[in-house]
Amino acid sequence: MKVFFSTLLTLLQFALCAQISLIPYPAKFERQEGVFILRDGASIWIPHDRPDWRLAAEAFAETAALSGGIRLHIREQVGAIETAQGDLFLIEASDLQPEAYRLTLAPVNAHIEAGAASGAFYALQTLGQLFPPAFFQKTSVRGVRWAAPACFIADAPRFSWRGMHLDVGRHYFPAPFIKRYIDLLALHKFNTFHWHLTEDQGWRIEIKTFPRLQEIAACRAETLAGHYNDQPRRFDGRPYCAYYTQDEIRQIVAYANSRFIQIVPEIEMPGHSLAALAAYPELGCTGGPYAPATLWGVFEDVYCAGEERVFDFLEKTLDEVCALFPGPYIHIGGDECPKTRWKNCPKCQARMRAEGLANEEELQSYFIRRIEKILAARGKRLIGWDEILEGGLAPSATVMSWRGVEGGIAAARAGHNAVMCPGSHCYFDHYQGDPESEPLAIGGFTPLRKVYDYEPVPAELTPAQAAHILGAQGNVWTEYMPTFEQVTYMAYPRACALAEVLWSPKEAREWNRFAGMLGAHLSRLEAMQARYARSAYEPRIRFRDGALHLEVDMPDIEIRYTLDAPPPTPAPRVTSPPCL
Ligand code: TNX
Repeated sequence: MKVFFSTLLTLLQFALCAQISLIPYPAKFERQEGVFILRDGASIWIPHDRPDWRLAAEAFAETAALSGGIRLHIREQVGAIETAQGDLFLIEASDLQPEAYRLTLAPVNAHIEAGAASGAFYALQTLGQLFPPAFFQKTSVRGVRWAAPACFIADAPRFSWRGMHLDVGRHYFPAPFIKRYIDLLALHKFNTFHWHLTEDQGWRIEIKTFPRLQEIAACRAETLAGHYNDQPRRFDGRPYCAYYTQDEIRQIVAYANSRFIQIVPEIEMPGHSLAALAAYPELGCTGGPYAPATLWGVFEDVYCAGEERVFDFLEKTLDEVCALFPGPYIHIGGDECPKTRWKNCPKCQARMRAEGLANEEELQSYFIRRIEKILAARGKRLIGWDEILEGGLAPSATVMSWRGVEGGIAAARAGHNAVMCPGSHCYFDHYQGDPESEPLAIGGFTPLRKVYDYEPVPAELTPAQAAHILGAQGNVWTEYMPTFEQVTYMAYPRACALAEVLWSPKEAREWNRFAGMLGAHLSRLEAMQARYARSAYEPRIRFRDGALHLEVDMPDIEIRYTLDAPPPTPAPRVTSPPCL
């Protein structure tokens, strides 16, 4: 009876996974005869002497253990090995790029060849997506047997920078949420988490040399309630204080590493630094007093470029930051730095004369170059928002293009690397549906389909220049996202679309296929308890050419409407044309 029951479950699952849902879609996918079953007690064989391959296997084994209670043994391939049905083999293949893999899933075994451990990790993520969505659920049915369709997959990423950003300055999300954010990135084969750690409204990383950053800069008096444009403005009257301890940061870095994700920490300068100035007023041009901002926006008080103590403060701060984050990049912001204070500051003007700088833009460039040297001395590379181009780019800087694509184009033409995240396509703080039916957001309109159609390589670049476009990134600014649920709602499923832009070959991108696979993928997000938006399934109302249009980007959606009460039901009263 028991056997019959579990076979039935397997068959049921197979029926469910007959509809393949792989996001991002692999470069090559061939369905084959039969089913692979993940057997309790099976082994994952890893190359010996490869600790990072063990990480890839462990992440998969952990998911299998948490969802179906399946125990997988991780074993090293040394000498002749005794294998069993249902075992998984991870094999290093010298013809593959590090993140590339081949997955041969047969009824007997799973073979994964990869260029490096990261490739093996992505192969196992794909395998996870071949199982039913509940494979990703932590409290799933015990004793279940996961079944996946036999297939052959050859896969490799299109871009090397596949990023998602999160602003924790405006709103803070505790360490367990950051880990969940990382889990979601890993599911989508993102490899970069850009962690925006300091802002006007709050400094969120512990810096041991400067305790007032924790006491003062991490704390704002209250927060704007409602939208910035509301009049009169209202505030919630509640202090908002939070930061990550260095121990928490180390744990998160280790966690991201186990998911093959590099963290790029951002310490904003010279602008967006009001919270730091509140803690150490001598770092501003006027000497303060300052207070962490309670309102969103751009503030005129910035680090004083004529003040040596600023560079001393930033060097000591960056010293701790560099020690915490093992990755090659440190993001130094550089965006939205008004020059008002510098123009009226004797020290800044003296600096400009001494250094032969023609204007305040060149002073900003001087500032960034000094920081670049501080980072280089610690073996790190500087990345900044596209304003770092103004007044001359620091010699080895990478540019993050957000005010459109021009910054990325200029950087690539000058032989610099660039990461694309234009506000038009990559700002996941923008609305994704009609504002009347969405939670309050900053503004803008970036629906799912627009993200999916984004092409990171600008057409005007030559192939040699295009090689400088490392990839792209989705930005999640959290002025209007007080909770983690709100963060994932804004990020998903738009990040699913971006993942495919960044991973899948350009020619493999196809909206209808993606949209068709999204349904099962959303169940996967549900299994991971991530809130997401269904806005792409909801009709938008547009008035055009004298007519009211009901539009929806998702294919195969039937729109029903009534012109009077009662509201429409699944059973149509009248068959309606798509527009009035
Ligand atoms: C601009 S993008 C900013 C952020 C805001 C965001 C809101 C960038 C480098 N700076 O400080 O949060 O707009 O969309």
